[in-house]
Amino acid sequence: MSASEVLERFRAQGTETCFHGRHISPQIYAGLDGRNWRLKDYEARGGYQALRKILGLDGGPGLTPEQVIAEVKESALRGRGGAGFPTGLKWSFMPRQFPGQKYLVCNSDEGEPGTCKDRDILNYNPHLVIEGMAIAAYAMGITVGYNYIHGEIFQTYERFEEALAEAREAGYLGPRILGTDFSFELYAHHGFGAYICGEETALLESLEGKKGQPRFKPPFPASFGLYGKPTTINNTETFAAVPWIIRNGGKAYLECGKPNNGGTKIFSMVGDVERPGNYEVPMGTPFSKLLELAGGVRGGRPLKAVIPGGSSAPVLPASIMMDCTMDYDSIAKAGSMLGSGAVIVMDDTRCMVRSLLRLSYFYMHESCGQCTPCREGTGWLWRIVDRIEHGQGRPGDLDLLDNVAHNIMGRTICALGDAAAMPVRGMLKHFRSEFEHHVEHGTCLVSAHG
Ligand code: L3W
Ligand code: SF4
Repeated sequence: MSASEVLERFRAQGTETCFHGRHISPQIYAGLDGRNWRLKDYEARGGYQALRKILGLDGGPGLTPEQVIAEVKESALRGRGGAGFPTGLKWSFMPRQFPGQKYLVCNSDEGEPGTCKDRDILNYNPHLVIEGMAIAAYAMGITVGYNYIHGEIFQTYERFEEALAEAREAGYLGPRILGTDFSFELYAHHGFGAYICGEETALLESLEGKKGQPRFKPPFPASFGLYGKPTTINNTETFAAVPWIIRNGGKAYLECGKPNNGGTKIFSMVGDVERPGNYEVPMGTPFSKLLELAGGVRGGRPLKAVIPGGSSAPVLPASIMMDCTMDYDSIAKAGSMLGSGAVIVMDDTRCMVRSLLRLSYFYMHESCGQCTPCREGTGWLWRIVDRIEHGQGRPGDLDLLDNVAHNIMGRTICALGDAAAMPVRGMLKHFRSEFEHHVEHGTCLVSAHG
């Protein structure tokens, strides 16, 4: 079934909704209006039925942990935080017979520029994440979990605490859940707004009360995670997909998307669009369709470029982007990455030098400073782009930019170094003439910023 057919099916079922400027649809957002986030509302929408199903409390035989993991594997759900790692495979890494404590962690430290989906899930549907985590804990034999929530969305953290209290009170969390042998306790934790704490090992360090700096990998958290114990970390949106998969089956989820790219995905449409917001569409939806849902380019202006996966992803010119479908494989084939699903749309008034300057400043500011190529290199990138933007570019600056980016990539502890370098290389690859004009003439090719 093609993506547009699935979308049509969702429309026919009347499950697509539109509110608060967000034109959103089926699985995660269905029936939400911003006020019905409480437990009773969630239960009325079929909430916690998936948990009841695996525990055999719905009249059925229940699912073994292995069967739950098998469903998630079949769904082709891939990590929604940025890397797109297969979720079922990650869950299967968790050692079953480990004698000590194992942990489950939800990464809600959403800080990728352009990305604003996880906070919406937590605000509109916090019990969906709690249920998804409880199912994951059951599947991996884990009894303790944490949700690490970005520090700048404190009200979201407070709401999640309220939802946790409701779930505990109703017996969905805590010892002997719903009278079964399964126990799982879940805690919320808020960070302090550092971008780097969204990197999974920096998040674990921060959760342990230390400075949030990434660890070397391997070992991966699956073997050495929180407090050195086996830990599974997934993104908020990843956990939010799990109850639907269990209720409807992995195969049905897979069929919503396309092979190797199962289900739906929330895209944060930001930048120069008429209706910015979060849009949940089937994986494999044409980019042109997504742009149409967001009202098209603001003011009907020509589309110039798109950063398809949050600020860490290389920019793609309109001509390439309009041929892409929104899934991991199509965007990777086009030379970028789907990342966290923030789609930064740029119209023809956008100066690429200025855009890169903003991105470079961000990465320089957020570098944790542990490794030299990132700590020094991000500063070099920013300073070079800054002088180009301000009419003081030197001959050889573009080669120097490329050289510095090249020397950062693959030489750092975590992906932030690559994330700082990739946008530079993408901009130079597709929009070099704009940079050359700045260097040669000291002025901007794009009249709006002249
Ligand atoms: C066990 C192995 N586990 C991989 C696990 C690993 C992790 C996941 C993916 O970066 C990207 C980055 C940002 N045994 C394993 C294994 N794993 N091999 O699988 O790992 P990895 O290293 O591919 O990615 P990562 O380090 O998690 C994430 C990009 O996302 N990004 C960033 C978004 C930022 C946010 C935010 O602000 N919160 O989401 C956006 O595009 O550049 O490439 O769990 O442990 N052999
Ligand atoms: Fe820190 Fe940058 Fe090294 Fe990551 S790449 S550990 S952010 S210095």
